[in-house]
Amino acid sequence: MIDRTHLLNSRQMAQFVADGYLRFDELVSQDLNEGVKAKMDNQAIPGGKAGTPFREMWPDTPIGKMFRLPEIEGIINSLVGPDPIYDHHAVHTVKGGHTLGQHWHADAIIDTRMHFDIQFLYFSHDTPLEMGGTMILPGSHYRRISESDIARYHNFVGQLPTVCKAGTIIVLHHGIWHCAQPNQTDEIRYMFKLRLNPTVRQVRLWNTDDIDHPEIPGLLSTNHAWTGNEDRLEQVNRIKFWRFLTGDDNFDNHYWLTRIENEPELV
Ligand SMILES: O=C(O)CCC(=O)C(=O)O
Ligand SMILES: [Fe+2]
Repeated sequence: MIDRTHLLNSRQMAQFVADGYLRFDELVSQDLNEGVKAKMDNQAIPGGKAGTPFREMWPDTPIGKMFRLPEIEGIINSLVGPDPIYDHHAVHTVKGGHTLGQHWHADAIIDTRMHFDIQFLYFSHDTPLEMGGTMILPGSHYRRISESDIARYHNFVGQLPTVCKAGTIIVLHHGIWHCAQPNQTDEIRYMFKLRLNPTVRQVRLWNTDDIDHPEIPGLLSTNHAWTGNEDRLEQVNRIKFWRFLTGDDNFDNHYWLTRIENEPELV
């Protein structure tokens, strides 16, 4: 049974709904970071079969210990439930002196369901700007693109390079647009990515004690400048997603859905 103190709260969930990601700086101890990095250096983290219960993955290894930290289990439980499925993982590398950035893309979007997978990005070593942490576009997760549909774009207002200390974790909605960055150092850059699928209906899995917190409407309305006038589409997407996550089909924010659901039958 998960300790409730490690679950996400409703404000964090509202942030996830608006931004499509949550970031946890220096969450993992240096000991574990070094342990995982040594395994990555030796290409010694085995792959699993897609569809495996995640609890069976990597027992008694640094990467397994890392994903079993109570804080990480709290994040997993809050987003995809207590017993998710392992989809795949990848040790993403950018070699030192690799001056090309990756094209903007989203990973394996082949559907438009409301249910969602999560992707962990784990940075086991310090990742300064010149080392090329993963660039992400906050709020892009509702624009379900087909992999590299967006590859022609180079930069977006509000794009966020991951510049972080060792032990930083970012958890993404699977729809987020992202790309690797050039690495101008002499050292290889690692980013460990893990995708998990839910096994339970993703409703109120987090600590909902603050579900009526007054900051939630504001968090759900966060403005991402790159959306321009289409911002209102995103407001609607977020309200629908919040309804899905809370099970409250009457939830609205700033009258957006109330307006379009007004279909009077009285003449
Ligand atoms: O290495 C990175 O920072 C991102 C890699 C990535 O997104 C991918 O290959 O799908
Ligand atoms: Fe990717």
